[in-house]
Amino acid sequence: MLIVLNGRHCLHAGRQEMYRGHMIPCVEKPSRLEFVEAELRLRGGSEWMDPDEADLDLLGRVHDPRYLDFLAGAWAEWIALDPKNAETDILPSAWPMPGLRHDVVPLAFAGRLGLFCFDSGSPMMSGTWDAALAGTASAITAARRVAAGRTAAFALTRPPGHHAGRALFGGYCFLNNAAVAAQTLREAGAARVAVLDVDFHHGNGTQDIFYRRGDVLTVSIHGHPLTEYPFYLGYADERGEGAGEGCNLNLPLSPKVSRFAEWHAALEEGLSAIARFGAEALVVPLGVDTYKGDPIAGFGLESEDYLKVGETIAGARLPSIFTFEGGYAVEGIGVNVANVLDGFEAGR
Ligand code: SP5
Ligand code: ZN
Repeated sequence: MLIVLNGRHCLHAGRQEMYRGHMIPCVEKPSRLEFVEAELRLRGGSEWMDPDEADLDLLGRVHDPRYLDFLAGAWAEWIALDPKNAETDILPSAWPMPGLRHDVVPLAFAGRLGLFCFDSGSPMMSGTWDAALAGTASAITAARRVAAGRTAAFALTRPPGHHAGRALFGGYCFLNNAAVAAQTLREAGAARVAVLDVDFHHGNGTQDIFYRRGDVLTVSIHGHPLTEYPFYLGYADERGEGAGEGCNLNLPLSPKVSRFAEWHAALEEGLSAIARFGAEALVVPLGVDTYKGDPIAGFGLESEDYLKVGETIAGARLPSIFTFEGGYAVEGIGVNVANVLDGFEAGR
């Protein structure tokens, strides 16, 4: 497997996130990636590379340029409000919910922050933009290598990306690496691209970005939003709009009753839709928070199950890019991710 490693990921290391009215240490931390890197290096057989330069033009075709400007300048604005802010991460405290105006961009930093962010668990700090931007460069590099003939590549990066929408951050995600990979494949000549999101949580950001497009099919298997984060998107009746009608497939499952057999049946259903769509390439936002030991999620998957997951995905026989998303049980995260990639290679 070709692995594009974002060596700048550790510039993003949030201190605290809001949980049940108080601040707790961030669940999404640099060691997550380091455990995955260590396991992949231990197993050997992978080819490692650094990302090429970031591509801001391509990024502007995935995200709203005003949103990108906001993210790029957020830390400087935060410090300008009060130099003591350097000791604290950025988190929003007001949001334009229905009943309030969403069509004005406030001058106040706090006003713009709430406009572009949907939760209180995704702190931004001095290195967030640089880390996230290098993450998109990793996704682009991986996608370009695959477009040039590689079977598959893994963008090993954080912060994760699949919750980040066209002009929205949250769920520990700022820039949508999987969407950027899909856009790169399209621009490299693939007529139709599919995204198969296997993270425990619904890929709301990727759905948002491609919802009105007919050239990218988005599929997500996830904990049912009636009971699981992100709650406000990910239902089965969301099928796409306009040119994108029929090009979004949500497969929500109840984590209380669903175990690997049901989860794997949903995976097969998603792959059937991808085959019917006629995708020429595949992007897999790979989160392993489906693991039984995950502290914030879980579908009860065992480490061995991830070999089967990779093998089943390989059955699509499509050039594939994996992006690293969630998974918070650091003691299992390396083995679980490496098992998906090994299962994929065994299945090709
Ligand atoms: C990429 C990804 O998997 N994002 C998930 C974001 C989930 N955010 C809400 C988590 C709430 C749980 N907070 C920690 C509980 C510690 N006991
Ligand atoms: Zn997740």
